[in-house]
Amino acid sequence: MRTDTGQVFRIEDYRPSDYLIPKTELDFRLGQDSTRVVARLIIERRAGVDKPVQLELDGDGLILRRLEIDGEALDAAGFEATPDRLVIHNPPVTGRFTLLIETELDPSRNEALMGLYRSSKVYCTQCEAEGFRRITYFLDRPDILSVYTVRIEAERAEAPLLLSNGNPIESGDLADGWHYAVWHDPFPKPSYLFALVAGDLGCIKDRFVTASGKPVELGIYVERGKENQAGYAMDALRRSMKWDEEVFGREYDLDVFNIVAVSDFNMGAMENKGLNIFNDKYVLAAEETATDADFANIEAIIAHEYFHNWTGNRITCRDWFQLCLKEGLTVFRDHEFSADQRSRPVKRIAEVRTLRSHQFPEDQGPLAHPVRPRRYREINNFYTATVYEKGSEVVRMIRTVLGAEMFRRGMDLYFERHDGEAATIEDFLRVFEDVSGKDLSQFALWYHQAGTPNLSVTTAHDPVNATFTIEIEQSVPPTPSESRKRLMHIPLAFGLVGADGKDMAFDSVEGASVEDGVIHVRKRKHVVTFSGVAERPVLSLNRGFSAPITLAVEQRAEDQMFLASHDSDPFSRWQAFNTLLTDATVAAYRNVLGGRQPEFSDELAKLAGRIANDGTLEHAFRALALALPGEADVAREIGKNIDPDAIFAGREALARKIAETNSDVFAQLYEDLRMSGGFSPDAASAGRRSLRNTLLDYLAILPGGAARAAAHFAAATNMTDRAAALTVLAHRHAGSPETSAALAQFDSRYHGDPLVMDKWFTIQATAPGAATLEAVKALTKHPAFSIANPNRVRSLVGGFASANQTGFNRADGAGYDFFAETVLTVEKRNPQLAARLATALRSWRSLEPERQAKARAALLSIQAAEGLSADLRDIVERTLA
Ligand code: B3K
Ligand code: ZN
Repeated sequence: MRTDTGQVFRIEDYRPSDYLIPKTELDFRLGQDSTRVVARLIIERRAGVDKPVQLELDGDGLILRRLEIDGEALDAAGFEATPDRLVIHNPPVTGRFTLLIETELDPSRNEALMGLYRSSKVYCTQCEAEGFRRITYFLDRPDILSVYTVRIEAERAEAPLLLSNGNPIESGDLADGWHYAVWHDPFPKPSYLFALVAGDLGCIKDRFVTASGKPVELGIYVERGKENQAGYAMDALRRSMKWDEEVFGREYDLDVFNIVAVSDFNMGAMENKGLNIFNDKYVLAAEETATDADFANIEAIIAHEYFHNWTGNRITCRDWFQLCLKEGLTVFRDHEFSADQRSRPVKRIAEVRTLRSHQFPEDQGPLAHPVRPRRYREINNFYTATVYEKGSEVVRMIRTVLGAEMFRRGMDLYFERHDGEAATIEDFLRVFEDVSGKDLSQFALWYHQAGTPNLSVTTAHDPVNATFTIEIEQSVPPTPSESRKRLMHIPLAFGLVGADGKDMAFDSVEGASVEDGVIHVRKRKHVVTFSGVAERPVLSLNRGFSAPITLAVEQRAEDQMFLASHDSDPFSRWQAFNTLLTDATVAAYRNVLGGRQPEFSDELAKLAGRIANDGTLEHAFRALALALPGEADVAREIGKNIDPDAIFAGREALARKIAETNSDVFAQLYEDLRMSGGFSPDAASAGRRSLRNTLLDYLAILPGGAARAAAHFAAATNMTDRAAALTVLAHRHAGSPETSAALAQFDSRYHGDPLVMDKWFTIQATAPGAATLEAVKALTKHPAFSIANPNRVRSLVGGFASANQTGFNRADGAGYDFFAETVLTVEKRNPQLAARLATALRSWRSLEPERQAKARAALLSIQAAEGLSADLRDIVERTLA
């Protein structure tokens, strides 16, 4: 593990390298404890670098065994090698030369899961961001594009399968039961996209013919015996390939496309050229073991990694500050794909919920950073919701500002102009300026300025002059190291909703540019006046969540009720109801804190019943509408001095009110939604299950709730229903005989399937209340748990810390203490995973003072640990700053 060097990387320090590596040949001789890697690098000085200059290559924990230039060993005075760096003092001055580097690795002892490691007897690699330097010394930066040829040798019995990037060109037998394969990737690529997989895996194969008639062999490799769980991923891959041709005009370019599922992986998946490596959680799916959410995630992540082939691989990033260039854009593409495959409004609501629950706390807390950061200490800590999700929202806004057609023209120009290059955000914005003639300089602040802009809005209707006036004021709150903010360009989709629920027409508008139903806010204050508006409209603002902002509209509750029932924009309809629920929960919280009984309007509770029963709405939409805002969402709305127990109590009171008001309606609907026939993971069936399971959650509050949930559990024929029932039991009826029985039954049925046991861990870890901590501690001793496996750690410890407000934030601070200890244990093996976990404490300053002090003490105890990794120190120190 590398300890922190304290080095800060700054965007303004970027400069091109002095040397280039046009060709890279790698020979691997794979051994579990000793793997030899011979790298033959063709190196040349960059044109324009005219002075002799030393060659400095990156390494990380490497052992050098051999070093030659053009076939001659270097003498000791000619170079300096440490585990983390190789310097060649006087490289040849003219033309190209070949540098041969032999290193020795120990894949079995690589628990950081970066570089080359073994997972369940499979050799695999992870190189993004800086893992390639754990394999060989290299110019390990994304602007060094090289053509790779990779030869892999292994014992055939141990690793019959040998994969790398590109196309297979040769394979054969060697002496003593060994064999080899050679792969060549004709597309120059950065080192972070290098990949190798070797082992004994099962496989499903398929074939895709591209729009221009090129056949592509598709392979998905999984643990033997699990081949029958890979079909959905294959189907999603084929649909992704087709969609990218139809919607973005992008075809696949190699002869093969392979996906490998491994069980130890630091994140979701990795887009290595022609050889995507996946966390098996995002490949394996069957109705018996995967929920509808799992199916949807698999579809989205398969698409995401595939789409990277153009947005990330063919056009990559000049440096890591540009990470959003590939990630934000590719998330946007996968969102659009899922919207087209499923329900667009439902997908949009789900995206916004994720953005608010993951990105808003980041933007509003100590870890806030711009979509394109200007500095970092550890790049792995910048694979954030801001770079990914907000990055995607910024691309979506470009489309809103330009219109769909112009946006597509800009994308076409981007592919044409930058194919084969390592590009920047400036390059990306320029193509849209060039095709549209629009000036995007103010808009560019979305990339450069951190923080969630806020708009406060008031409205006035003048019936005499038939005008409707909207006053909009923008502000961007300060974020760490950016105290003064500039004004942003905020595209606000809107509608003036008339009494009949239809959008009203208006004659003219003054005060801001309004185009195609979008108000463009650019100044601090806009007074926008619509004329020709005789009746008072209800304002529907930020439709489709056209801008990632917070919005405070002075609006009467009856206007929100009206929008929740009549807005023609489904997102805004959902939003209006969600705002009502949030406001009601906040009011209940204040009552609980003041020692009063929470009170709710009957109207609101009845509206929940009407939405549940509204046959004109999709099932999935109704389920999303009925899902109460999460405790963390409510906490964000309140802002400071948070008492998580009081939020929980207020939220529970609202759930009870809705359940009691609608008990008959919900019970009837719950019966009506019962499904028969075979299972299908399609969006409509999933939506139906989702609504029924949401209703179960409400009904479980009422008398007989535990028995009903137990019956649901017993009758379940798929994992969605089974996991939903188990959640209701464990969260609403903890300690009941029904719950204990269901938990035990689930354990005995699935103890051999680690991915399913992850659900069992998370369900228990997220059960509200102070008692959960002891349960979590006990579960760390369960035979299915392993502190070395990222999925297990995230399910149990991550679930507890990031999704259990009352358990984690126990008033006595014991939740934080357990957490700090566990983070440090995880860090000894896997610093990246530990750093990611530690972000669960990022909102500690919004807590009430006593919890704040305890959370701070836990953070300080992590900070004080000896030999802290760069990854964890970076997160902890920024969180404390
Ligand atoms: N690009 C990878 C993420 C790599 C994370 C490195 N710490 C997966 C993705 O976004 O597609
Ligand atoms: Zn990505």
